[in-house]
Formats: sequence, C-alpha cells, structure tokens
Amino acid sequence: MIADEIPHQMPRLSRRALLRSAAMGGGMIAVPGWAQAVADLGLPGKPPTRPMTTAFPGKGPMILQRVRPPLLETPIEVFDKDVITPNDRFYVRWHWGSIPESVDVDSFRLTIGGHVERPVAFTLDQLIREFEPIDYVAVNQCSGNSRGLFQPNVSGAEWAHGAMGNARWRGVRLRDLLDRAGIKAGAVDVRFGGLDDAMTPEAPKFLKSLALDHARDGEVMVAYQMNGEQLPLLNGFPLRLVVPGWYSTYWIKMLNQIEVLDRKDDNFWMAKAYRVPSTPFGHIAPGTKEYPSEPISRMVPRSLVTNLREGQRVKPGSLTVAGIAMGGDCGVARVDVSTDGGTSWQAATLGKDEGPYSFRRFEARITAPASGTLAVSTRCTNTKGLAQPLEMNWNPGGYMRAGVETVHLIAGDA
Ligand SMILES: Nc1nc2c(c(=O)[nH]1)N[C@H]1C(S)=C(S)[C@@H](COP(=O)(O)O)O[C@H]1N2
Ligand SMILES: [Mo]
Repeated sequence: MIADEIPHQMPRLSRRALLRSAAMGGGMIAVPGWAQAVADLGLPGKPPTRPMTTAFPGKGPMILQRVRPPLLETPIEVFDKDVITPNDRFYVRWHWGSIPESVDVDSFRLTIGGHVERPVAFTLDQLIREFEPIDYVAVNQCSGNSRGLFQPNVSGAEWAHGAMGNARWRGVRLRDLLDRAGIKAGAVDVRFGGLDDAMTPEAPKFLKSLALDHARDGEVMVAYQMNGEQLPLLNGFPLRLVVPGWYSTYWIKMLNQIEVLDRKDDNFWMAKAYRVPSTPFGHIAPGTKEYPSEPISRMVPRSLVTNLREGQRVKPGSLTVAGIAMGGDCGVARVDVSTDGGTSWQAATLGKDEGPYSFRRFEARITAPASGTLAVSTRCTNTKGLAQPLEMNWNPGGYMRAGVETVHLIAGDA
C-alpha cells in the first residue's frame, strides 16, 4: 500500500509500521548495540541489574529480559510520570519466536469461523468504516507481573513490577463482529489467535479463549489504536483483543483469527498453562501438592509506590508518597498507606478517575523519623470491596501477585 491509497478514515494504519518493523529484520537485534545502561530491579536472590535497551522498533529505553522472543519491561519511573503508559515505553511479551516483522495492511484479514452462520473475513478498512468505534482506558497486566519477587522463587519470566501498562484503547466491539458472523446455537467458547506461530510443528500455537457470554459483553474490544496511534508492532499491530479487567494473556496480539467453538476450549494454553489455584488471590502455601485449579481470569487490586525507591535515603520530616493503584476488574475505591507495618492506615488522596479499568494515582503525606528505616506500605481496596491481602499471596506459577507491597526508606540527614 502506498500512502495515497490509505483511506482517510484510517490515517493511523499507515505504512509506518512496515518501515519501522524493518528494523527487526536480520535476526532482529544486533547484540553489541543494546547494552546502554542497566536497571536495578531489586529481585531477591537474582542478579541485581538488567541491561536497558533501545534497540526494539517503536520502543524507547526498556529493561531487557530476553531478546527473542522479546520480553521488555517498563521501568517503574515511567509509571510515576503519567497515569497513561506511553506506547514507546509499554512492556512487551511474546511466547514464540516467529513474530512477523511486518504486516501488510492491504492483504491482512480478520476471520471469524467455526460455529457460525456465515464465516467472515474483515479488512482493516471495513472494521474502521463499518462498525461503531468504542474506547476506554484499561490496564494490560501480564499474569506473571512481579514474578521475580516471589518467595520462594518460582520459574518463569522474572519480571519486577513493569510487566503492565495503562493505555486508552480504541476499536470495535467484539460482539458486533460476532453478530455479523451470526453465532450458531450451542456455541460455548470463542477462541483467538494471532499472526505469530510456534517455532516447531509440535509446539502449540498461542491460542486463548473466552466464554461466549464474556466475548459478547459489549466491552471486549478488537482494538486498532492505542493512545491515539496505531498499535506498535510489538504490542500487536494491526489489531489486538482487549479484555478489560482480565490478565493480558487473553489480549491476543496481531489478532487475525477468531473461532467459535461448540465445546469448551481444551487447547494447551487453556487446559495446561496459565492456571491458578481456585482460592482467593490464587494463593496456596508453598509446597502444597494437590489443589483444584482454573484458568487465570480477573485481575485483583494492586498498588505501588512510584516516587520512592527501595533503599532510598529521605530527609527527616514530612514527605510525599505517590504511586499508582488499580482495582483489577473494577475501579479503585481507596488506597491506604501505613508506615508502621500495617497497624494503622491513613487514607491517600486519589487522582483523576479515568474509568474502572484504569490505573488511578494516589498521594499521601507521611513523616520520616530523624533516623532509622521507614517501611511504607500501600493497600488498595476496589469498588467491589476487595482489598489487597496483608500477607503476600503465592502460587507455583508466579501469577496474580497482589499482596500489600512495602518500600523501605532510610531516614536521616546524609
Ligand atoms: N499473539 C499473541 N498474543 C499475545 C501473546 C503472544 O504470545 N502472542 N502473549 C500474551 C501475554 S501472556 C501477554 S502478557 C500480553 C503482553 O502484551 P504486550 O506485549 O502488548 O504488553 O500479550 C498477550 N497476547
Ligand atoms: Mo503474560
């Protein structure tokens, strides 16, 4: 597609993604270029630092966890600047290495098939012209966000808190697309797949499903914009599923196939992977052998201090604690701050409400002693009345970390 041919309704889906993504060719990353700086993640029992990289298309400085397939973490200070995470600092996670390095927006089709009356294949232009757009702000959080902090240690990508981000998504209702295809009686699940593929034929392609009622709730979105721009290639250009309030394992990127199933999806990624104990906050005692499990689903409340770092030195007297909170699958009702290990709590002031699925900023004034350490804990309660647990939750997958987090400061005049 050349620039002149791009219909005016879709100025964002330009060939820019093709040009940018060309930088991903040839094995993707020239390794010597990337080690620009290091980030200190403070993960227990792990190497203290990780390299920062600016070598990925559409991305500014990111914490490098893995080159291929890319795992890029958002540095925590990005969350301190704005309640919206900019596209070029938004984290990246892929399961398989064969990710298209470019997408031809002309030949791209989103297909809906399976248990439907009329299988359909939408062009991007059709999605933009023929369906009513919707938009809202929503947190995209990896199920394994903060896994590197789990104690005892668990295996998996060792994220600190930066495997999440908050964006304004714009696109069309999944329900409207499904209605165009016409769901047949007896449909149970709706399964989603993207343009990426497993590296070997035996390895299972990354596919995730939602129950039909959830898929048709009018909120689940097929998004073509993120923060007013086309999606960065690494965040799923040209289309991704947005499942507000649910962990982003369901937010299929480079979405090109939707299949309506007349049975529960039992593919590997639903039946075996991304399962959590069927307990509050997916918590079990380390070492528990037998427990019922279920696919991970709704997010739970969290809050993090973003303006102060672990081990930071602070002056005695009054200081501001600021950070971000999320309700999970609903809004933030309150955030409380404790400096005495959870004996007493003080309500923080909440920032602007950007909707139930967004981050919300909070701020409180606390007092640092003349000397010694100061432990600052924050606790979010969501609008359904669910509060972060005081004891940290744990499970062997390293999923759903949600307990109260504490930052330790060192008080005294340096
Ligand atoms: N096509 C595709 N979509 C995918 C994945 C993937 O591997 N392939 N990973 C999922 C997981 S587990 C996460 S955490 C999010 C990450 O989204 P992001 O890279 O835009 O931050 O993408 C989800 N969607
Ligand atoms: Mo994830």
